[in-house]
Amino acid sequence: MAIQNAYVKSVLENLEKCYPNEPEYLQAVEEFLEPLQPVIESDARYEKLNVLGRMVEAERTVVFSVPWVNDQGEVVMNHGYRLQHSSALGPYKGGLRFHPSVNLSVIKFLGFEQTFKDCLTGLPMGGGKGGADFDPKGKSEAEVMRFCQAFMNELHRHIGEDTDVPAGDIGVGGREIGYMFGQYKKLQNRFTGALTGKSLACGGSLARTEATGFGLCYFAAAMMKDHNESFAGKRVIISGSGNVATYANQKCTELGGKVIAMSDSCGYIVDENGIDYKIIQQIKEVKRERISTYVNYVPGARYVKGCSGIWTVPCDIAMPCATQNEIGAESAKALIANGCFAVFEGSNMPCTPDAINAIKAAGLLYSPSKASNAGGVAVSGLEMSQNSERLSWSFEEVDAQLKNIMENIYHSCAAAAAKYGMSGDIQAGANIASFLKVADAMLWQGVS
Ligand code: NDP
Ligand code: 2IT
Repeated sequence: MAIQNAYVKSVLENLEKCYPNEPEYLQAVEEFLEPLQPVIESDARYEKLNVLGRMVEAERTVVFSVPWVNDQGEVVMNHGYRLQHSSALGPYKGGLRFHPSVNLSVIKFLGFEQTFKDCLTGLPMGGGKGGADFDPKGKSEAEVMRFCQAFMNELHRHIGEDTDVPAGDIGVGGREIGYMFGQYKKLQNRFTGALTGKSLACGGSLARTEATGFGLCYFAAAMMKDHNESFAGKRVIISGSGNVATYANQKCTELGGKVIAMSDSCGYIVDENGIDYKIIQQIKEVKRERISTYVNYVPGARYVKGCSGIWTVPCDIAMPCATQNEIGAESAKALIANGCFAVFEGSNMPCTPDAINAIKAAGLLYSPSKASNAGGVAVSGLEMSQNSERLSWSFEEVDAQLKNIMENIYHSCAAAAAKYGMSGDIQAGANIASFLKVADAMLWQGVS
């Protein structure tokens, strides 16, 4: 569907003119705007008060230098970012990514997506994102700690439990959150929930580690149920082998699926007997090794160099859980040709626009990341609630709330799509449902 509406078109063209070198950001905005056209036309206030023009830009962007000293005594300079996209529905909320590919465009696309994802959870959170072009791979424990502290030396001014609450993303897990939390506490002299994904002893929530992967599978199960399908007996590919991928494997396997392939940025493994998530956890979380070493644990498995080939392995269900634009048109074609019937997005914006078009045109079930990977931030929101009441809930209680939230997200996206004549299009439904809620809050709060 091309953008026809003159107002919607002008918002996108203006961004293209202002930010010609930010392809990921423009991609995310265009994908969001396309299905909104009938909604924009249904209420004149959206155009009159330029709601879209305001909504696509971040409220505040902080770009800062992060100088730190490596183990050789050299002074290294990295670039840090915190983008506070929208506070319409609550404090800015969203992860921090440490990866060499981080730049302003990547942070802007992630922050933009986060606002609408956080809205879909139904919890009172705005959207934000941050990170740095730091590569934790190959760094010593002491280097990672010094970098996290250097990063927090600036970030601490901009965050707080009622202002902006960062969490993890690629390259930022429990270890990094711990070092940043320690530095935040020291600089602010306050023990407070200004970060989520904390350790249990320091106000973290049970089930936060598992939340994104589990939530993805709860969402997928709800969507499949609506189409008389399930994970039972299905061959599943999960790309990546980090936080999201590992726990997506665990839940998918519990629900009867067989995860036959997983990857990292160097290559992929195939194990026809089903990949044991505990081995992945051991390799990636504990030993911080490459996924290629899986064949040392399971000699019957095979390793193939290069990560994009994973989508040529025949499967029923594909769950990309590594990074943006990891499924292009060619990979989508291979999935479709091999009989895959569903693509559920775990990573943020993993499918290119061409891939999405091909997947939808071929009639596969398709869920966009802002809906199906919202489980992580949902449990982050529950961690904030627990911190506010200074209590901790049981694993079972958090997990039950997560499942309920993911099922609600599916049903509200499906209902919004149906209301605007796009039944079954969960991508359109996710954009419409989240736009309406954020837009209503903006209208109610006035232009300020
Ligand atoms: P991790 O750092 O734990 O794992 C990332 C995984 O993806 C690793 O296996 C990594 O391989 C692989 N990967 C990273 N970059 C690339 C690349 N350019 N090409 C191929 N593979 C790559 O991150 P998460 O699991 O936390 O995040 C994965 C995705 O899920 C991201 O898109 C993130 O934004 C999204 N997400 C994360 C949430 C969370 O709670 N953590 C919540 C919602 C979404 P290698 O080890 O070789 O680098
Ligand atoms: O992309 C995401 O939703 C995350 N990285 C999790 C954000 C959070 O605040 O838990």
